[in-house]
Amino acid sequence: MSQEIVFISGATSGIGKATAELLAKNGYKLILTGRRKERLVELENKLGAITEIKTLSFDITNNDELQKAFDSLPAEWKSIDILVNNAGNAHGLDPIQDGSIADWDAMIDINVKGLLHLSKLVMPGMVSRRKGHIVNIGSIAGKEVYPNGNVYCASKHAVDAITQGMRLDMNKYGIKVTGINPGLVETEFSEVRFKGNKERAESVYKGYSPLLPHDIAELIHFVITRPKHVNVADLLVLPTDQASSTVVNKNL
Ligand code: 8X3
Repeated sequence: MSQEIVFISGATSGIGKATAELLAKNGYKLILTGRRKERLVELENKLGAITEIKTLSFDITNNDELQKAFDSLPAEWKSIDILVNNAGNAHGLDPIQDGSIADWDAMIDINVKGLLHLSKLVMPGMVSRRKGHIVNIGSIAGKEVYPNGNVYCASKHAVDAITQGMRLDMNKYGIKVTGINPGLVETEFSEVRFKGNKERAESVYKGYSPLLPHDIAELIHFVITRPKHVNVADLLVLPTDQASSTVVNKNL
């Protein structure tokens, strides 16, 4: 059983929540964060029975809120061993000429700037302790660009570049940096992308077996349990039925 402290952003649903559940079972102490306070309380009540949990509710696009939330952690909880940069979303799927500026801003603010701002709070402690592991949840959209994916793909390409940059910067401190890039995972992702249109969201995952959040949680657990000398640098993880962003073997 590990006693390490893991900070998971976007822990209230999908991959973040599944990761919180799996790591709680394995004894990790967890800092779980998200915007939705009620969901965090629910999660704390559930997982608090099996491990130590701290929850922080903030909007990752609001730097002051983020800083205040981080500052509110007791000193012993600030020694974060593992940071899982999971918070991220897609908003819209339109050609650029029809795209919404608010959607673009949201994706760049959450997926890119949010990840950077949070990392900047957590990394100095890791650097001073010469110990840590940062796991960035990217996407197949950070490896390929697909029709109408433009800005979302750009944001995930930025995550991929930041992951590589972090690995270079952290190299001399013995801090591991891993990128995990999933393809189609059945979560609230598509519902958010399609602004609550459940039917359109569900159609993304119909006719084949998509990945489930637990599949990615297992990989996160795998990468953080490798021996000290092993860093899994980069993973692209797809459903068996998915060959690329645009090639999915569907039986409809
Ligand atoms: C989520 C995967 O293919 O919908 O990042 O962009 S995809």
